Amino acid sequence: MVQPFDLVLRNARAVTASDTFLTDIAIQDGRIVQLGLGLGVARRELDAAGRTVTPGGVDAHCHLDEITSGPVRMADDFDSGTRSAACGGTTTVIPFAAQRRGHSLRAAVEAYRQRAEGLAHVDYAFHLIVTDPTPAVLEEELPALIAEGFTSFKIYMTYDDMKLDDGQILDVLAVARRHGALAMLHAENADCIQWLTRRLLAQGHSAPRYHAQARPMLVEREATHRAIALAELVDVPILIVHVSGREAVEQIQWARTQGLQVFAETCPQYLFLTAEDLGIDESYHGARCVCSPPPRDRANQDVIWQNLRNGLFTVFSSDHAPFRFDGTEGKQPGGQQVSFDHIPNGIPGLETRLPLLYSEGVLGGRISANQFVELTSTNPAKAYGLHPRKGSIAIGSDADLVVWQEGRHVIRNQALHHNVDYTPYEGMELKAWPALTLARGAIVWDGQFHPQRGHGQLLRCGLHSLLPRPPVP
Ligand code: DUC
Ligand code: ZN
Ligand code: ZN
Repeated sequence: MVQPFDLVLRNARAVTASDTFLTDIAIQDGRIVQLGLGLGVARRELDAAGRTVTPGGVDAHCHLDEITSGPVRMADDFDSGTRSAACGGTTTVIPFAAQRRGHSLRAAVEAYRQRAEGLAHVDYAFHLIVTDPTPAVLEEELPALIAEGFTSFKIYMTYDDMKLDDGQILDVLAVARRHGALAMLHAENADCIQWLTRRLLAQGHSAPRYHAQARPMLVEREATHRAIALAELVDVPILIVHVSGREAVEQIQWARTQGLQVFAETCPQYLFLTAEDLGIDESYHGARCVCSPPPRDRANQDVIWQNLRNGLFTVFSSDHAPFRFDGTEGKQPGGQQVSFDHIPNGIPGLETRLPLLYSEGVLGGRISANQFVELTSTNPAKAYGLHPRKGSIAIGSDADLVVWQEGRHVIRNQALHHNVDYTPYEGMELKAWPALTLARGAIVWDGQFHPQRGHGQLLRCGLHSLLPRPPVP
């Protein structure tokens, strides 16, 4: 007798990065096992007729339960963060295991592994953050960790406790080259920011809105160019994260015309927020939208849209960095309204990333549904060595799927599932929201959240597959 499948989604309009096709999707043991119309019976059947179905989102840049200093704490751990991800259609998250100066990278991985253990509702992997590239880190720890599936690392060019100087960056890039890992660069010029910050504060300008003035496009443009030059010197691909506007985009375009392998990521805040969201007066309200690089203006938003459409950007991530506005642990550390340079950097966005881009990008006629899938799922999976297990609707891939419901949906923080007390997008009217999310075949969202704590597995990443590899001789 033929065994029924665990689950079949019937008559889906499946969208991948390359194709759109009508199909049933049969799922067994958390994987897609058959595609085609008229598939056999299942223990559970769901009708997706008339609905678009995309691969679950891969959010390749988010911060969960990162260790912070002083009274400040991230609002989301691996439980609430992955809950929020699932309810917004994201089925894989890649947060960071951040090295602390004076400590080993291995210790960071172990600490974050423990922080995530048994909590996640969807699958997760880790990028490393290298803050102290000692000989032991460069020669022993990084190579060993890459071999164990931690194949990407972030390098900060700003923040006193994180930044590397150019020589250190070259050292880390050389390791990436040798082992095929992917380096992600946070490109802002630290000295310029510090100089501008001192001047602004000396003039009594301490409100949140001055955050944007302390980090103008110039500081991002310069660091983007420098990152590209350093990567050129080492001859290694890099990915520039959270690109905010025209001047940084131009540097990346230039690099591409030189034949350099420079990839780029952008985020919802550079499409939907502007510097005005940090405030137009001295009020503290705008601390909610303080993130780095800061949101720019409408003209820069247009540039980001154009370059999502024309393929300059490879990845669209949330850069979810969750801090509560009220209380003592978030945007008001110790309950104080602090000067802009002491406001914790980051905004929430795990749950809203996909709906924002699907609604305003796909249904708004700016990008195709295939491009949406490529940017939010397939390319991040390829960039971080998770493809084809993640990022596609294909036989053998994990059954990570989103069924879309088109129709008016107003974003309300009270309906979101993160642990942050606001969303920057409160009241925004969207044209769609996920009706259903499957994470390795488990229903985690169908208008209600269905907890699967511990279902999420730690993924070991392979090497990125964004570029063709030379044939094996
Ligand atoms: N950079 C990030 O990538 N995330 C949050 C804050 C920051 O500066
Ligand atoms: Zn960053
Ligand atoms: Zn980030």
